[in-house]
Amino acid sequence: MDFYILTLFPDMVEQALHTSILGRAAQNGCIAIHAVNIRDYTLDKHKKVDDYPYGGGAGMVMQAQPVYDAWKSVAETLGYRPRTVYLTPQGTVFHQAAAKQFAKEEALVLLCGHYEGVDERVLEEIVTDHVSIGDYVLTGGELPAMVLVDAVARMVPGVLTNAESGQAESLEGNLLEYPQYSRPEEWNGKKVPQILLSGDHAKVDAWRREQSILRTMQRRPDLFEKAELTQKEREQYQCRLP
Ligand code: 6GU
Repeated sequence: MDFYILTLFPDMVEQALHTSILGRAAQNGCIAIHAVNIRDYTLDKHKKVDDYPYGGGAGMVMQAQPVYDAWKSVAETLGYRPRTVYLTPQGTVFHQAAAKQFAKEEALVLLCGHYEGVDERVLEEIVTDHVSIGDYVLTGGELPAMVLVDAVARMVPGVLTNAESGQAESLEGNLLEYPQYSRPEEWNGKKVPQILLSGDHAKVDAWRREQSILRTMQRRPDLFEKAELTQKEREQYQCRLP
């Protein structure tokens, strides 16, 4: 899968997304990260990419021309109008379900805004999806773009090893992961739960399932309402909600 990130800070994105698991995936050819520097496409003789907002107000607005020409070069490379995500706090809040949908695309273009925003006319022309990563304010779209690429890329076949994909279903069924322990058996006076040392896989699985459920109830009551539980589990746990 090809990710094209339109940004004023290509180094930031390039560096981060060629690290760790995504770096390996790029080496393997499972994904390719293309950081496109919007500034390379400005026709302004001083390489300017922003200007004052019509109607006044604080800050600067990213101009339509360099953004459009950067996008157009990607569209021409691909030979079609790609799905194009604008990262903005005004977008739909990103979820695992959206990550799964995006992962079906052959290519994805991500537009990172800066300053006070991007000229609305170019957004109307190229953007297919407006996406936010949560209800808080960031200085630019680069971190959100990296969050989205990470979440989408790990759904692409071949990106995760078998061992890594165990964690993949963490939010599957709207339940949180159970707690994990490794050596030593005792640390700081705290022992690993005895059942995990028992070698009884059925008991371990049952304990982990219970921990997932209890943890989701305590930490994410909003998720727990949507959790996929068996009828028996419903009867057992529903009444324990605060
Ligand atoms: Cl996608 N962009 C910016 N600038 N701030 C955000 C965001 C996006 N999502 C949450 N806050």
